[in-house]
Amino acid sequence: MWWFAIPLLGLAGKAIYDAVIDEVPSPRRKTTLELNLERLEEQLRSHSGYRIAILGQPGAGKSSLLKKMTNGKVEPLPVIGAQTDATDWSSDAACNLLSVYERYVFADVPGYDTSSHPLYIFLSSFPFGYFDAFIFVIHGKLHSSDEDIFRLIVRSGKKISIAKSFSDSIEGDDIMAVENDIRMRLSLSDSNSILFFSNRTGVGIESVFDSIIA
Ligand SMILES: Nc1nc2c(ncn2[C@@H]2O[C@H](COP(=O)(O)OP(=O)(O)OP(=O)(O)O)[C@@H](O)[C@H]2O)c(=O)[nH]1
Ligand SMILES: [Mg+2]
Repeated sequence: MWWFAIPLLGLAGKAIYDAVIDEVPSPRRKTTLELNLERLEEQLRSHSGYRIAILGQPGAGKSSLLKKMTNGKVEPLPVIGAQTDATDWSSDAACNLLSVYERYVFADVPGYDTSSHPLYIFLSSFPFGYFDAFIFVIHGKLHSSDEDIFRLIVRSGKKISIAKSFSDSIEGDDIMAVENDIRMRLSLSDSNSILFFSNRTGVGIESVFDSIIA
């Protein structure tokens, strides 16, 4: 009769196994964005050019700025678009990460703090220390995410250009207010200049490029 107990023992064993397995935390699989940020670090290590990251809010005009600054000669050309995440490092683990123009190597970084490009991944995994310079592009109102990213850029100790895009849509009188707001939110000193530019009209583009390579 003892063999009647065998299936019961089997079930009890499985229940214990499942309970133990549930409690052992399995390592989280890295997202495509995290894998791409690791790949970015590797690629930067092996590049000898002057390495510039263009970082900023989603849709701020980062990719347009790169194309304009290089007169459309940077290779490969950046993806530009009005949709969210036009520059996308979150879905293809083999996507292009760096573009080259003359002796400059650019990372046209996707806008941070979107659902596909969460802020915490940039804060924990973006290889700030591997760049020689940063262009920090601002479009709309500054958020705490901008302050967080800017703090890490400053901490890297590298050259920074602060560039305010869409200047074509700012009225002359508003420029001072916009500038004061940026200065206050980013705790800038008077020696930090804010460069206003427009990808639509081309105004200020050359100054942004000159400021970063000077
Ligand atoms: N009027 C105006 N439109 C601009 C300016 N800069 C960019 N745009 C437009 O804004 C949209 C987004 O431009 P992108 O250059 O793709 O912006 P991005 O910062 O690279 O965007 P993400 O990669 O998604 O973060 C496009 O439709 C551009 O044509 C600007 O200075 N003025
Ligand atoms: Mg872009």
